[in-house]
Formats: sequence, structure tokens, C-alpha cells
Amino acid sequence: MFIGIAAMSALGVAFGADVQRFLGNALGSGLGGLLPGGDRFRIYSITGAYPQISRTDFRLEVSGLVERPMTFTLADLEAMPATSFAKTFQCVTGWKVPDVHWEGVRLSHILETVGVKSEAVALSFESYDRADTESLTLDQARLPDVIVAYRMLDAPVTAEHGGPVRLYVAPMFGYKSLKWLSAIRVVDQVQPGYWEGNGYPVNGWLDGTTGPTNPDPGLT
Ligand SMILES: Nc1nc2c(c(=O)[nH]1)N[C@H]1C(S)=C(S)[C@@H](COP(=O)(O)O)O[C@H]1N2
Ligand SMILES: [Mo]
Repeated sequence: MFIGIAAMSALGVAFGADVQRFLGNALGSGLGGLLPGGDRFRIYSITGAYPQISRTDFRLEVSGLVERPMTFTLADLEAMPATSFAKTFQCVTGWKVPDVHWEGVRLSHILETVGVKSEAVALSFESYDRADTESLTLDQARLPDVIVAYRMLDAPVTAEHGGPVRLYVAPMFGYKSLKWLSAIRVVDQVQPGYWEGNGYPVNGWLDGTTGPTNPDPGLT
């Protein structure tokens, strides 16, 4: 499926073969995002592989400082009120993809469903890849454009993009949008995730974004 995936995974990055062909050497110099037509997703996986989770096997476990720990199936998530919007996806390394359509459930709705205890401060997110982790404060998690996404690019989220279900934190850089989401733990302090351990800011706001005071006009 992928050319040179072993070599790529040494860098922690896997690129689709077509993207590799299209961008050629420009990617290596970090110019991919600046090229005409370069507005394509790079497929990232820190493990160099994509976990394959079927739509029926998928479970999202929500636990920790909550009144009602729960495990959601994909059908459970799809039965909850849906939110959809379009937004530019931005990796902190510079590439962007404009006008990406997303659909899913607001994280705030899931938190209301399980009931957050008063001593809760933050969330820790886990992935089926057993490698990437992420964090958000409760206030960040309750923003209206922070969603547990099951559709992306007008289709179910594909395995390479983190399907069946990934996090999408619209106001922050791409590394906050954890793929292959498996668990959400409500905790009493921020536990910085994998990328933060590698030097990225814990609060990954996109430039010019300040959260709730700057709502996205594309929100529905
Ligand atoms: N599990 C997991 N989630 C992840 C990553 C990853 O390597 N593993 N990379 C992050 C980064 S740095 C970015 S920019 C986006 C890229 O999303 P994409 O692979 O769908 O293009 O996923 C984020 N979520
Ligand atoms: Mo990224």
C-alpha cells in the first residue's frame, strides 16, 4: 500500500504514495504546503501503521471523574445530536487543507451525557494505536467546534485518517486531533500528550484563534 513505509516511519511520518509522487522532493524541504495544489492531507502515524478497527468493533470508553462511566458504540455516537462544519485543517509544520467538512458529536455533549464531577479539570485522550495521547482542559473541550468526528471529507473517516472515530479540535493545530480515538479519561490535571512531549505547545491554538471569543462562522 505504501512505498518506503519503513523508512518513513523512522521519521514518524507516513505519506500516501500518490501524495509522495505529486509533491516529490518538495516535502523534504517543508515546501509541500506552499505548492499550487499542495493542499492535501499528509497522513501521519507515529507508529508507522494504521490500526484497523471495524465499525462494529469500535468502542469509545469514557471514564475517570464522571458520574456515569460509559462505553459508546459507533451507532451510539451516530444517534446523538450531530454537528457539522467546514474549516481549514492546519498542521503545525505548515501544511493546510482548506474547507474540510467534518461531522460528529460535540465533546461537550458527551461530557454532559456522562456527567463531569466537580473536581474534574482536564481530559486525557487515548488512541487505538497505543502510542499517541492528547489532552485538553475542560474549558477547551467544551468549545462548540471540538468534536468526536465520524465523518470527514464528506465520507466516513477512513482508517488512514483515524477512523472510525477521531477527535477534531478545530481551533487548534492538527496534532491535537487524535486519530483512532479509543478512550477519554476525565482527570484532575492536564497530562500533556505525545506531541507536547516532543516540544509542541500544550495549548495548540491556531494563530489568531482564542477559543470561545472567536467562534467559527461556519459552525452549524
Ligand atoms: N493517533 C494519531 N493521531 C494523530 C497523529 C498521529 O501520528 N497519530 N498525528 C497528528 C498530527 S501531527 C496531525 S497534523 C494530524 C494529521 O491528520 P491526518 O493524518 O488525517 O492528515 O493528525 C494528528 N493525530
Ligand atoms: Mo501535525
